[in-house]
Amino acid sequence: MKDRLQELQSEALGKVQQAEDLKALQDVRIAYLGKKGPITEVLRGMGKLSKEERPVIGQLANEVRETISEAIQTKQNKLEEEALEKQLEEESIDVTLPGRPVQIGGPHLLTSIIEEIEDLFIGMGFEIKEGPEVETDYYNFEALNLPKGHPARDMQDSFYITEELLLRTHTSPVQARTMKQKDGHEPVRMICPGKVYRRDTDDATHSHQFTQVEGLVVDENIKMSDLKGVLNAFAKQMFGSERDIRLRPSFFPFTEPSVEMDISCKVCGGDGCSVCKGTGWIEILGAGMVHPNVLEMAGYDPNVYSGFAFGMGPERIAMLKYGVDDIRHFYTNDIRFLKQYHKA
Ligand code: 2NL
Repeated sequence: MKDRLQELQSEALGKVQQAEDLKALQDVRIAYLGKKGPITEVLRGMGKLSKEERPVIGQLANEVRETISEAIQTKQNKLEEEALEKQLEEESIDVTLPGRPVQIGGPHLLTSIIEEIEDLFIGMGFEIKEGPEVETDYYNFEALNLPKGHPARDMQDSFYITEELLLRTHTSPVQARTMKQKDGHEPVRMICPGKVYRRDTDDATHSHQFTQVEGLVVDENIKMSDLKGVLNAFAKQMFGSERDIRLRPSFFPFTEPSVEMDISCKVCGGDGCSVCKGTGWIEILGAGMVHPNVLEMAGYDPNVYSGFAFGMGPERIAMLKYGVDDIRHFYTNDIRFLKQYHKA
């Protein structure tokens, strides 16, 4: 029986040695130390032994059991360690590899132009105002001296939502709202940038949605020369101090008198070329003295208050400043176009 136990021990230790994974090791444990295993069997057969042999064999059986158990435990630790080592090896990250470059975005050219315009007017004491893009017929047309039936408010040119609501066709309603808020007493010095909408077919010079920046000054004693001084300062800062401006008579329903402002052509310096179509001048905005009807509807007494207003298209300003030849470039989001205007 002693020999049998020793034989079992060396057999089991050999199998432990050979076990290549935890599953094989578990099989060895069950085979030798399990309830139906050979050692349990030996212990069960002890009854047949003599009194002298019993404690000797009993102790030996327990020692064999202990030895096998320890060997299994040692092997198990080793296998687990190896498995962890392997996993760490496979999942390791080389922190010294160079990183992938991150794509850095930047403001859209139109956003940059609008912010530049805003900064110039903030520098002259103007405040920035915004308003709704879905407007009432009243603020978009009526309050701007465009009564129902006026030819310049052609239904075919506007996106109407209901009889009384439409997508604003200019940012002027923001100014009409601001004047109304000031209750006909306080002076106004504001610009309002934003999106506007017209029912045009998109082409190189038209877009059904575009942007506008309008400005308004209302106070006592505001004169045409104030308009000219402010717009001259704007043009020189925006396009360069060497550029000249001129005002030409024009017509808008909300201003009287109305003008259009040109800047001298940079390409030919005024001699005439293809950019300025031979005139030496390029049109950049419309303006005028606020029509007395508009002041009155907003609650200002036109005998006490006067004002000037202007409106410009940031797309046009950007096209002139950077030589962009198609307004659709601003809206088709070709990253190769947009990226050219990201500052380093
Ligand atoms: C243009 C011309 C203009 C105005 C806009 C305005 C607003 C109020 C009162 C009077 Cl509340 N006028 N706005 C005046 C003259 C011209 O825009 O060519 N824009 C692109």
